[in-house]
Amino acid sequence: MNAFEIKKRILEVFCENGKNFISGEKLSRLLGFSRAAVWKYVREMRGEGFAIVAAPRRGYCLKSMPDKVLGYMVAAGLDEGTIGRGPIYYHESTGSTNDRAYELAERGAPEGTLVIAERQTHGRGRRGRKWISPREGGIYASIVLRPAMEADEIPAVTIVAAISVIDAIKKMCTVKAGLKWPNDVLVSGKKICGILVEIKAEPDTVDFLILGIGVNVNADRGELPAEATSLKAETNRHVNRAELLRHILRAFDRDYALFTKKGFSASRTRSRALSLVLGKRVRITGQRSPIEGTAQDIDAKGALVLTTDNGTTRRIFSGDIILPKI
Ligand code: BT5
Repeated sequence: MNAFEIKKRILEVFCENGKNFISGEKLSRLLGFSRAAVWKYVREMRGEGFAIVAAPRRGYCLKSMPDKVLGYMVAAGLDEGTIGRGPIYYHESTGSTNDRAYELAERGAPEGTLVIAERQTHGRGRRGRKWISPREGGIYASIVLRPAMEADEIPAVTIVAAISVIDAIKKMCTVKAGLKWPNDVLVSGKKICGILVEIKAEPDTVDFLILGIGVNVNADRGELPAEATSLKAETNRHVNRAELLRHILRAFDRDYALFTKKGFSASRTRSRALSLVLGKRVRITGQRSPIEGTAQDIDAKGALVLTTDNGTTRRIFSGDIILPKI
């Protein structure tokens, strides 16, 4: 077992044990290594911000966890699966987790490899735009995927991921999150999450795909763009980022497996129900020229079906929706 696995197991035992003390002897028996080794890793975890009390004769007790998204904090309690159960790379600060994941994928990182950062100095949106990533303010994570699929199925992956984020938010907060096609999650009409999918592809095969997820969790409104919000701003509550990421990974693991086996249909039904744009008049930019019309549907490939003002039906695969101000 490496240090990551050992600390993950120690954390799992502490969490199962609640606020009670657990003896060094019991801990070493449960984990299958010496009391000296337990002490060594407990000290390491203290250095990473865990408040672990060690008392003579009583043993250890976990009083509090750091406000961090350390890899083993995310992995602790995740069931066997693919996403988030492979290697996890953690950074206090990095340029962009998507760039880091791309480099790793080029060097052969397996499906499910996860890159996490507490902050990004060059967080990216689509088409060269920026993603503001304040320290400890959000989730900045990228996942390496190696799906056996055609390039025209890729846009749907963005939608599957956005739905996973909505499901995870629902598990932890009482806010109403909706999908703004293709890659935004909004709460109270403001952007709380953006998804960035980037691929490396040959003419007829997808080599790998990097799924980048940015969620505003505990950032203050003042740290974010005007059209953005965070879970803390909406709920007045500090939200545990490692737990939220764990919920996202669980949901995505389930929905992505379904998607790769059975296609987009299950997530398509959900995406229509969660959509904030269907039935509305929209203006779409990011094409050669802006298109206006009424959003009718999200089709089997994840494209937005639009009826334009002259009555023609268009399928749009990417772009930015501008909703009229109400
Ligand atoms: C996105 O692009 O929404 C994709 C964002 C993906 C971010 C993640 S974080 C982990 C991974 N690593 C990266 O480098 N990126 C991914 P787009 O639809 O192009 O939206 C970008 C626009 O959203 C910007 O031009 C701003 O208007 C706005 N924006 C920037 N930062 C924001 C934030 N923190 N919250 C809400 N909106 C933001």
